[in-house]
Amino acid sequence: MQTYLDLMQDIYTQGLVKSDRTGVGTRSVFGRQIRHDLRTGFPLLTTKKLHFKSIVCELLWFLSGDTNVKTLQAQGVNIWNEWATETGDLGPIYGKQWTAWPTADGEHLNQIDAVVHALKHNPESRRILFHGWNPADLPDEGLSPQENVKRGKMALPPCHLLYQFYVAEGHLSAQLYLRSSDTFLGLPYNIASLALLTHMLAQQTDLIAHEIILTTGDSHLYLNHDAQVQKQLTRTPKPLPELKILRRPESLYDYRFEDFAILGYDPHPHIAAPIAV
Ligand code: THF
Repeated sequence: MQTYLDLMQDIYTQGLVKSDRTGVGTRSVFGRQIRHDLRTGFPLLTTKKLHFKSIVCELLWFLSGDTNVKTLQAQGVNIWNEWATETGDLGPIYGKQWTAWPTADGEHLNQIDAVVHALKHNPESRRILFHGWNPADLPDEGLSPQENVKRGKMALPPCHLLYQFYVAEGHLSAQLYLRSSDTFLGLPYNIASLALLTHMLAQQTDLIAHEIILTTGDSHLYLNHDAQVQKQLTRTPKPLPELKILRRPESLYDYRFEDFAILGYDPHPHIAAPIAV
């Protein structure tokens, strides 16, 4: 994806150096957008190899409402380990807010069910969205992720917050707002994950997956990713792979990792980088 490399180049050359919560330091710009037409291929980065299984399993874990990292670890997915307690708990993060947002009277709202229902019955609506930013459950910035979880709060506030869906002429598009975008490590996951979710929703609602748009707030490159960024910027994107969904599950909650095949993925080698905690 040339647009991803262009964004990386933009931040690397134009970004202002900014300190951040993790103490690592970043180069940062504010307010950028990546658009991709899913009909031209599945947006799995080709300028470094990505672990597709981590992306799929993380999304299915969100949709299942699970917020315990042990489920991911059992599948060989280790991207959430750093923030969990000894028991694997991450507090009321994504999965909880998406599928069981708590209401004042002790009920729970499944925002994902509402999105599927609207796509099927009211597709021209301008309100087809779900939100992860629940102020009541946000962590206290002065405490560690684990201390927050023990107090019933999120380990981390959500980075990808607001997912909105749009239907026109039988085509489904999705736009995601990220308040904070770790452009080297996190953003490639967010792009592929949004694409996957859009394909799954399109399959479940008999629509054609069209465009994804990611709008990023604080769009940064960590200073300890410099060597990796320079290496990636020398690489030329290759043709995108294709996603095949091998069966049509009963509902959005019934997909398994084995239902997805990525065809023709021939990326440049993986580039390892440390995650800022
Ligand atoms: N914190 C930071 N600093 N960046 C993020 O992108 C981020 N996330 C989630 C929560 N906190 C974050 C976690 N998402 C990797 C990728 C995504 C993550 C966490 C870690 C990562 O290290 N990826 C490696 C490979 C790891 C593997 O496959 O096991 C890579 O090279 O891509 C943004 O939501």
